[in-house]
Amino acid sequence: PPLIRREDYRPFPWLVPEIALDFDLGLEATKVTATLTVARNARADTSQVIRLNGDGLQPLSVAVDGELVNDWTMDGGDLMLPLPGEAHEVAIVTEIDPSANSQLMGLYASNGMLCTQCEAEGFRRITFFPDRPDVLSIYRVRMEGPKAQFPILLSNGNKIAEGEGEGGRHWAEWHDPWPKPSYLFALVAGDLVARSDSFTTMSGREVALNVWVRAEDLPRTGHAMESLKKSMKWDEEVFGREYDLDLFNIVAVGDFNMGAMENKGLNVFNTKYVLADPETATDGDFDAIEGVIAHEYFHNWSGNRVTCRDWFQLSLKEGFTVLRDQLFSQDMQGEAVKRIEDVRVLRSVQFPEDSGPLAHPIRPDSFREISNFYTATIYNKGAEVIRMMRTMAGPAAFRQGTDLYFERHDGEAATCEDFVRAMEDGAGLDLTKFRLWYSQAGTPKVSADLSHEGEVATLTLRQQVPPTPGQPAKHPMPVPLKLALFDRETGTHRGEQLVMLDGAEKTIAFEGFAQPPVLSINRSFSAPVSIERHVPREDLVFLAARDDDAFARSEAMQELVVGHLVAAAGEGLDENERSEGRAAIREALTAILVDPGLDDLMRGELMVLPGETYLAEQMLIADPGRIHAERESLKAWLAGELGRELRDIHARASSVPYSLDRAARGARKVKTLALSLLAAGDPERTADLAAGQYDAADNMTDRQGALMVLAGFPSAARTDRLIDFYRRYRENPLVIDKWFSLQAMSLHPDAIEHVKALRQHEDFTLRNPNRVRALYMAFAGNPHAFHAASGEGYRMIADMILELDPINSQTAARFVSPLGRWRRMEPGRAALMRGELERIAAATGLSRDTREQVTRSLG
Ligand code: HT7
Ligand code: ZN
Repeated sequence: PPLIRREDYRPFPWLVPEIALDFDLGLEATKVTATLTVARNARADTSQVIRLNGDGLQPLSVAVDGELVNDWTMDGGDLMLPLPGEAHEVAIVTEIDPSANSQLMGLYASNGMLCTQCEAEGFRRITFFPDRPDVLSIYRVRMEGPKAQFPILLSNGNKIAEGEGEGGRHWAEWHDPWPKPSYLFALVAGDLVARSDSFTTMSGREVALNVWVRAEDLPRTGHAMESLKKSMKWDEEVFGREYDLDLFNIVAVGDFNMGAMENKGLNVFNTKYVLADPETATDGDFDAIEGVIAHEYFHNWSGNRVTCRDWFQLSLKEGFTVLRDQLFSQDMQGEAVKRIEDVRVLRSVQFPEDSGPLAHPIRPDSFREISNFYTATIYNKGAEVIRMMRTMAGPAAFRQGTDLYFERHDGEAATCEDFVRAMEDGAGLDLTKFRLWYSQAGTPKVSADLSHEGEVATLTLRQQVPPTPGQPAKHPMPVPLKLALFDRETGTHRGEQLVMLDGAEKTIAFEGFAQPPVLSINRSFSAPVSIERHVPREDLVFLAARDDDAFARSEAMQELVVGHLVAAAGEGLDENERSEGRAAIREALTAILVDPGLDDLMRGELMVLPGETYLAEQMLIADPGRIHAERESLKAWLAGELGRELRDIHARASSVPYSLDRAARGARKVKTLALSLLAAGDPERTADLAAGQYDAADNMTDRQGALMVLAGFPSAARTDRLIDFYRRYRENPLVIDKWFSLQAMSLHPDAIEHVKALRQHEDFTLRNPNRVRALYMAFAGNPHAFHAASGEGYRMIADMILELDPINSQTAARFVSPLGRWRRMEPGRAALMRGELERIAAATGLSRDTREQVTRSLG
């Protein structure tokens, strides 16, 4: 497949101001008539031919200005149509089979309904069209089909007409007044019911809201609707953005490649991010739903009203929208805990991506398959880059920048450069050097050395941006670092300051410190960098117990544990070093467990130990077996030392009745965290405690937490509760996904065998991405099983990729990256991982998606 380069962008030679789509709906055969009004684009090179993208389509007929023509040709999947004049009407008829569409891109069947997914290049699987984000059109959609099978007919915008046809058929016509690119088109037809509500916008317009689901799911739509209303209000208050149609529809679909899709006025969601009640959804599920509903809603401005010129600009909408959803969730759920969680995700997913073979800048220079670039770098690092602009400008000036961006580019297909310029002009920033964050990949390493002499503390900061594929040498980038210097006697500091590290090195002197202060740096994670510093252990214990920045406090705790475990799993520790390291961790953790000033949600964050992937990331060459053993052994030791405190927490938290308020959610969080630490120290006694938690549970958070712990060790209690869980929830696919995941990510020594057996389970299917991810993403994220020294875990993932690739190549390609970490593994595992990548590469007929990821991972 050809390499597509950002620098090759050219405007499309034709404008398509209007399109009328006519669908004759059927699960096995849907006929599509597309009528395009086209006119020459005065701002582009002229062409006598129009290229209409297609993927797997054959035209049944092509007409120009009402006359059938046959002078068209095919170029790959695209239709090349000669057009001699300045403006024409082009009408094309195609027929597609939604039931055969297992890729879930374009128009496909899910559970008896029809739905679409067009981003990034799915529209070309429905009809021939210039399927690129800079061609904006007004859509008019008519659809007709059997009423009994498809009682509900939805598309973008407003319904303008409907009626009954012959023989039990009916039809509806929709019109979207806002010009949009084809990737935002959507159609849904099926047997659905809605939870309906309304929202009055800041200018007093009434918007009808619907969440469409299958009838049995209706009771679990309340949280989604509340989340939608909160998002609409928040976007008005914080970003000044008002909704712009009279109707907003959300539809939940069981088969979906990603989380959700922001189609104009008709968001399509994975059921996972809509359906929730306390019995079937965890607190984490509730939060994720609120966040994803907000994310898709916010795209109405950051994505739809202002869209992307080309797919290299993807972070323009995704990075900005992730930042907006993160700020929203911070306001809804509490700033500190949300920030810690977001940084945890960034470090465990994006940092490894940025240091591996798939590293790319947030605005890539080239790709072969765009769906491979929906990455943590584009989304999460993209959000961090815009967050840094906000930190440098301050919230009020940042808002002026975003206002200017929306004002300047409303109705346009814009670029990342347009965003940066609006920020410079609106927020008053000079971002000349800051632009490097858009073009350079790799996580900067910042070293911080604090020295002290007389009354002066001197901080020396140095940065280095590591080489990444295609970018061997890097320039230093502006890094905004929030910091504070603590007086170790009083435990206070003189105020937080923002220091800009804008070159390779910077030295700053702080006067008036009779004693060496304690440095708290990168507070609230003001820059997405990795800080390298040598700090005395007692300073970390001090910060873990006393830092007034909650993020920095959790950071100190993490640093303490990371430092200890990386040394233990790396060069090794002698007995003295081990016991000193452990004692410091115990001291810090004890302070956290008993601190009455902490609420439990925050206490829970501080109790989470760094994950094994992140630990591996801190080592030049990692041995996952040793990392796992050291981490488990630390957990067991802590459980032995702090057993009484942990059991007290479990007992206290167990007496808090279920509710969705902060205190009750915090209680549930620390309850299961205490249980999983205790399990490492005393499996037998903890199995009873976990079984008790399972049996007493009146909500999914407690039940899943208990089962997660039980799933880790062989016992009758484990088998009984797994059977019980399956029987209780066998009719609910989202909960059965949890059942698959719990076993695939368990600490059980036979986890590999369990996954093999689950692959054969009657409820397993490769056709449903949620089920595939539930089993295999959970497995690939379970280090002790995936990295089994025999290589069996790698083989299982490779086998699955090969089997899934012809069915759903986008989903298959997403499993390549866990194997791509081979260069950073010890030699035995590295060879096994590479061998599996080579086996995949040697397969014939591999999809473009998987081929690109495997080639980059081997390269
Ligand atoms: N903008 C949406 C991206 C998306 C997608 C991309 C490729 C294949 C399937 C997809 N489904 C949704 C989601 C979002 O970021 O809001
Ligand atoms: Zn998005």
